[in-house]
Amino acid sequence: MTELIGRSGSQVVVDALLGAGIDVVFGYPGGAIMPLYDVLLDSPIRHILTRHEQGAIFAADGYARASGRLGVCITTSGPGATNLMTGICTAMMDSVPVLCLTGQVPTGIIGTDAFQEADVLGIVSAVTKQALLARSVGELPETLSEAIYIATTGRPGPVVVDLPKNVLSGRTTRGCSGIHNMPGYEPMPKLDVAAVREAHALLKGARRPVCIVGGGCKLSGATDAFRRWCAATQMPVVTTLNGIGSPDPRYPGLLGMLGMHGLRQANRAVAAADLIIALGMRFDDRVTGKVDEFGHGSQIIHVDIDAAEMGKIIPVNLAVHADLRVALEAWLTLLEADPLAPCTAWRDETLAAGCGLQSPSARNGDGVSAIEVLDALFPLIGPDAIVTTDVGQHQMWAAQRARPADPRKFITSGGAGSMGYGLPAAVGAQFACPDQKVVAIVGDGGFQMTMAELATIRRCNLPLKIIVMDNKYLGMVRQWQQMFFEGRYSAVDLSDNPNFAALARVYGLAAFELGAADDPADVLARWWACDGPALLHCHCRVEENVFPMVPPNALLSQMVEAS
Ligand SMILES: Cc1ncc(C[n+]2csc(CCOP(=O)(O)OP(=O)(O)O)c2C)c(N)n1
Repeated sequence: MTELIGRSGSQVVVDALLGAGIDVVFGYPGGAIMPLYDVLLDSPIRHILTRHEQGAIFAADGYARASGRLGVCITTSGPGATNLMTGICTAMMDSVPVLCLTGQVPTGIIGTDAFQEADVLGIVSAVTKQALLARSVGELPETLSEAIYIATTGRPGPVVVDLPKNVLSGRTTRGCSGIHNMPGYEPMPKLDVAAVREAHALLKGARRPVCIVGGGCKLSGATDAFRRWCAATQMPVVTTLNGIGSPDPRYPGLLGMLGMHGLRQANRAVAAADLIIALGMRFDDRVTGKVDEFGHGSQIIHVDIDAAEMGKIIPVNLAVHADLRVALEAWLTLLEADPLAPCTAWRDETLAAGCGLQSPSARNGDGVSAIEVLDALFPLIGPDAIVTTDVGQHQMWAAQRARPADPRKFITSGGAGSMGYGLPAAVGAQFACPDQKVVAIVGDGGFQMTMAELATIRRCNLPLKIIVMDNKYLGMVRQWQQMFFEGRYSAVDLSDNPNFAALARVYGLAAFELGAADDPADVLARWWACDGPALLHCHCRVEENVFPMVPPNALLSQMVEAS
């Protein structure tokens, strides 16, 4: 018998994952990736079998967002890989470090329309930070080191490594060197201290400054520096959807989320500001309202790690191309040496507008108000629970109310707005933080896109708490049809939804129902007290709308409030 020399490609993959500190991966096997699954069996890495590849990547994404570490998912070639598309796009839009390992047909038959062949690199390259094909087992160690480095540094993002079957089963004596020779990739820009000084000078001259903080704050590990900066300036602070949790929830200047479904005081403050300080955010159209007129009458400072974001949507007066934590630390030094007169009078003026949170619509017997349920939910779960959401009305109501202790405790698909995200993301978050409470808030539409993951939750006995806000409609689309399409409801009816509590019981979860006749506080308390996984099916009012709302292409100051 000849002795096998070196390590197999599959072993090299496992070595690279272990070297990166990965102890759990999410995936779904198939033909081309079988050599890797064979080696995984003997490795210390825990593999979680989801029930769909989209569940695997959303779980990897939720894991990454909750922990700040790299999330990993594995699929086979062809349909296994293409099922990742929405998840890759979701991670790209919100800058989430996810490594996707996709099986590929052997190198010798690539391009022949072989069984389960798909041009994965061609398909994903527009929505990944990087997509790589390992062409030989010899180059695999370097390819994997590069992939992990790119996914996790600078502005993070998803990286795909396509792994032909013969590369996985071939052998090499080369190990993972961890050496990166990537001229042109400069993940950490050098701080321009003069630019920070200029920012400080602009701030000193401002009378109505407002800060908008985005997802970049948590991504750069700047939460602590940002909170000290808030304390030093006392300025009004608004957040984007992904910026929720970056300000200390007890910070007196916190005005909440801005934008299309932002709070009254947040939108009004930004509309009235004479200086907008945009930190780690990218002026998404859901944030700016009418782009052409955003920030008119104010100066804008933009701090971001990605040079491509500077001036991309909004012309700014001062661009500080920097890692946000580094920039804020430098700014704090300036603030210490040259303190501001804290702008508390202006801050209190912004707060006086009131947050504009909606009250539940009048009880009309057709269900419980989603607003009432969420108003009761957040005080019950407190600031330390991790909340994931799906996409739609429930997401916006949750975003308006959530005041998490930390930005990694509010997890939602922001830029992509991908339905089906909430439940599998909660699975990943629970693996990332096994000792923390995790709550998935989902709509009846989005839940039905990935509800097969109830099986994963049961098998792993994850103590997740799931709340399905069932308004028997694709609620957010119905709201738009009501407001902007003359009430012509097209393809939004879900009135024949199954009983989700019964469904959850079939999967082996504890389940509860909440309807118009029930006391939300009582049912929520019983659901929350369960030790294991538990689902709450809320039969919600069918036509509740989310307010405030800035109509599409309107100014933030033109937001519509509940009538
Ligand atoms: C994958 C995907 N398909 C379609 C949409 C468009 N969309 C946005 S919100 C929404 C309705 C969501 O309905 P539901 O899950 O019931 O939540 P609700 O709005 O009622 O809270 C739809 C269809 C989307 N965001 N994602």
